Amino acid sequence: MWDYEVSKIIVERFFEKLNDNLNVDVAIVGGGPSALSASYYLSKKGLKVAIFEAKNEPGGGTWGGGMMFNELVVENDIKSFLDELGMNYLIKNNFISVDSVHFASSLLYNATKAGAILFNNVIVEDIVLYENKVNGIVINWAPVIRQKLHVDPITIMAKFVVDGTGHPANVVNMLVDRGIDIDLPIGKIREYPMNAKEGEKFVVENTKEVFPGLYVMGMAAVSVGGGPRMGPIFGGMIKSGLKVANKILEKLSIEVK
Ligand code: 48F
Repeated sequence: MWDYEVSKIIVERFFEKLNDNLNVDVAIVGGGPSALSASYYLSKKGLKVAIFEAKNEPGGGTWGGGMMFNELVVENDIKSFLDELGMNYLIKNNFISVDSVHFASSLLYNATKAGAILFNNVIVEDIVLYENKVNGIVINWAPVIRQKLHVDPITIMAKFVVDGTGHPANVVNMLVDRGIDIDLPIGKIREYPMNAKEGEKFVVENTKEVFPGLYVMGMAAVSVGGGPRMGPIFGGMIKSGLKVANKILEKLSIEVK
């Protein structure tokens, strides 16, 4: 009865994974490049990391390169990270050019190989808040949310929650929408027009804990900080992911490099 066995393996294994990830060290919202580099590093350091991605295909804005020309650019100071992940690339003066599909799949492979568990087709629809600290996230199947089905969610408890939802900073917005006091340098969530050089610096500088238990990284950090977008250059996303990982490791007094 192969058909029975195949289904049984999938159902049993999925629920083992879910059960094992109901209480994690780090819950990462969104599966873009900052999320994948943070997850890779945190998992390598032995933390239990779960990533929740709304789409079927994690990887966020990486796959299409610039304007669907499927090549992207990173600064050459992250060459050692690309080497660590075993990526192929071409050095072009101060930049490195990487096939965007190869980039996305390498990040995904390495994050999950290091132990991060990725739940795709899952939307984080809310946060768990106790005593003025974010203690977890509230999840539901993406089709439930998209079709507006009247189905209650479940929760994932986490020591740390990271908003890696990109431009809209969806998790931070869950606090802002409730009028909960949070430090927004320009008073609202908004990104500014393109300036790749400044944006690449800004994203790293603004990667931080914005509310007890809640961190921002990647484009979410840019929108929350009120900085410029940077288009198809991705070194800042990687550095932002690694910075958030280091900040969490520091909080746990785990040695960082
Ligand atoms: O936007 P995204 O790729 O995140 P990022 O790591 O990288 C930004 C760059 O791709 C690019 C850029 C670089 O210069 O400007 O935009 O900041 O990926 C964010 C992911 O989060 C998912 C969304 O589907 C995407 O894959 N996401 C957004 N909201 C939710 C979510 C949510 N509420 N629950 C689950 N996933």
